[in-house]
Amino acid sequence: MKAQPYDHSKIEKKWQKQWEETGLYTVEDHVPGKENKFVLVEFSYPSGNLHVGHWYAFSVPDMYARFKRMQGFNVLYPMGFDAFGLPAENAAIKFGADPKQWTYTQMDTMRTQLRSMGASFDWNREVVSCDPEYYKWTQWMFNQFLKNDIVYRAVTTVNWCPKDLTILANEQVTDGKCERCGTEVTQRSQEQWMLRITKYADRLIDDLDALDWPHAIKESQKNWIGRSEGSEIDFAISGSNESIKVFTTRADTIFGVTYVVLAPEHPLVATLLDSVENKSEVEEYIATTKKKLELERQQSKDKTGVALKGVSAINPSNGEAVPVWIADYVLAGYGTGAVMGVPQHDERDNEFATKYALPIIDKPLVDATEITETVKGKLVKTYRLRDWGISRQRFWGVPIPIVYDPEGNAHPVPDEHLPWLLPTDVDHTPDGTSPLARSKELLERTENIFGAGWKPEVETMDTFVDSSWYFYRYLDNKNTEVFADPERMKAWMPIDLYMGGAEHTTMHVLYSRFWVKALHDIGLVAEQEPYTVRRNRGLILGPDGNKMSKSKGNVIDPDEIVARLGADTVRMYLAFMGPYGVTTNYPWDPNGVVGVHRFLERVWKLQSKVVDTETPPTAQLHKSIKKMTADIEEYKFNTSITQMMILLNEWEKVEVVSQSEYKVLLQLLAPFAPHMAEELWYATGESGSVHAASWPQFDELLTKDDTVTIGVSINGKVRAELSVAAEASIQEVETQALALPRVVEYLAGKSIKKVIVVPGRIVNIVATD
Ligand code: ANZ
Repeated sequence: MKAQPYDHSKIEKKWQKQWEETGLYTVEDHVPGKENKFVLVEFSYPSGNLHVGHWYAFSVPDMYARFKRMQGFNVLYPMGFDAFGLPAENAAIKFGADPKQWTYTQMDTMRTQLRSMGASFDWNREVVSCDPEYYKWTQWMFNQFLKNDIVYRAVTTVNWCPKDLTILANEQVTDGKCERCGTEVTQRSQEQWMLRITKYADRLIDDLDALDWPHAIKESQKNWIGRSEGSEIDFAISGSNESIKVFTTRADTIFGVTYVVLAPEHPLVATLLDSVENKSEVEEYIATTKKKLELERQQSKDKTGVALKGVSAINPSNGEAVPVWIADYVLAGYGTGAVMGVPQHDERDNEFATKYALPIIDKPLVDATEITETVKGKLVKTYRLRDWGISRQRFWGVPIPIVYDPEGNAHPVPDEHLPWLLPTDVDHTPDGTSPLARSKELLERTENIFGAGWKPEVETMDTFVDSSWYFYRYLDNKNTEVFADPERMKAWMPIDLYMGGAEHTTMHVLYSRFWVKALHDIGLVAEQEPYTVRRNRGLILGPDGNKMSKSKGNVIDPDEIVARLGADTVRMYLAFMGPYGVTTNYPWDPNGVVGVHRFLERVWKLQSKVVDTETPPTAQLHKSIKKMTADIEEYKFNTSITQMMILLNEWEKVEVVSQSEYKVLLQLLAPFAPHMAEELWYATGESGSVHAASWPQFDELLTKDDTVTIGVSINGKVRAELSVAAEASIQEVETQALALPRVVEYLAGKSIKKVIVVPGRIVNIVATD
């Protein structure tokens, strides 16, 4: 075969077009004899350009999807856009654009870029969360949850981002800052729509046991939910009918209690205020607490507090009266918002007691269960997890499908009016109020349908709602009757593998697990868990080892590298950096990517050695198949590529490579460098795609380690060397030794008396002189 030089620019576009035109990656729900496999990656934000992180997130798992397809599975590997939300809205504001127009333009650009990856996405199944056909179902599910008491409205203390001018869920606040823009978050009281995720706290922890997830991801979720088992115990207030209910995980320390503390916001404080001797001091302290963030209160080493002078509480274990304080290290929203102070055993209490000269007493510990019973307490579980507030005062989101009657009662928008469209006549500039309140059309629509005096809800939903169920819509994205046909869900769910970013461990992955359980409980889906296997990947850092950022000037532009070296090179290089599905971060190495490109050029050149005759089997080829099959199964794409490199080195040393073995190499290469493999495959005269071929099988015998070299001595003198299979029998070794040309030569005219084979070491031949 005469080879043209490798020119990726010629072949990559050509095959992308052809695959699309022939519908090579179109997925049917049922293919006879094939088992379904649903491989999922997180759908993209249409934030603008595709960056290296997207390539890493999508093109490497594509190798796994392709590998499984070649192994005979019917694989679904879909893509879509998480298109509502703050990033898109903020970008639109920055560029003075309309969020919708901006988002749809970005998606077009990104689709072209995503296609340049050569991934095996089935674009027919694309979902776009800001399409009314999609959010109709988000709204429908909201209504179902409302009906089933999973959605409710309540006044809660919320995190408020003064820059983005919207509420944030706890999960969206990192170290007291807005995770989107880094601004210090403040707190305010606000009425909002809530989802009862706390009702699912136990199941969200307990069901983790059955999942094939890394321990670290499970632990993060458990810690986030923060289940704690303890006792609730009442401390009666002296001279009053009231009592203080404390939550403790250490009821065994109850004899060491020297004071009781209430959170400054605890409702009892207001009740007691008139009877305390230092009312103004207490009021002042409450006012200062209001300015502090929960995190600050938890972390501060300098504990502060004020005694409620004149108030004491009775320790129910021994009847002793102890002083009552308020202190901001006790949080209103955790446990009962009240704590029994045991400075001998608890570090925080110790700091507090030391500062305010409260007694620290050493008393024997008692049995926690028993004592809880004796003091008429109750064993309880408490959680750090809060219910999920989903109201957002922003424009670019799913309108909450609620209308209010003239009396102010909330009613769901009936199903026949879904999708309840996002109005378009809105100045979306954020000012802290909901932009939807400025829509004349929305108000008129509401009055026309429901009557005069009716008002629309003007809040939109947190984007994490949109992404909590998107995977179902891939299964049936054009269905107008139901969000997904139950038969189709049965065919594909639960998801076999979900590859994603570590940043989603406690937000998206927890929310969507809750969502699926809630759907399950109201009979809408069969499974209780969406993702059987979850793996998190790490980040691709800049060449300087830092996180890529424009300000550091270390951003790698994948488009530029694709243009210069090709998509196959970029994909393979990313896979080559290290094991996938672990949270290690790898720095981009400009030489490394060129090295991978050279390897592909060498594979290309191998064509010229290919002959149409059979040659003895290459053991290294069979070893490669075996190792690669095992490695890809464990997402070790890097060592799989190494294996191909070893094989290529060997083939570069020999004169010819048989066509049949060469084609096996192309099959092995196909998941990694799909364009090149396809081009070379067709060049061998094949008429169907390499991506529809099977994953190669290996011959176990040929993968064994292999030959040993031993000496052959004749009458005590080593005369020759024999290379023989390590597992050859004594008889085989003897036969092969006697057939060696040098041995035949020495033995000419002599007769053999005896042959002694010492396996793996030597063959001794005793012959007559
Ligand atoms: C007495 C005691 C003695 C406690 C001891 C601990 C150790 P986790 O495990 O995180 O659930 N606590 C209870 N409610 C609180 C609140 N609202 N704000 C701040 N602290 C609160 O912690 C439970 C322990 O944290 C509880 O058990 C209580 O202190 C405190 F040697 O009670 B303990």
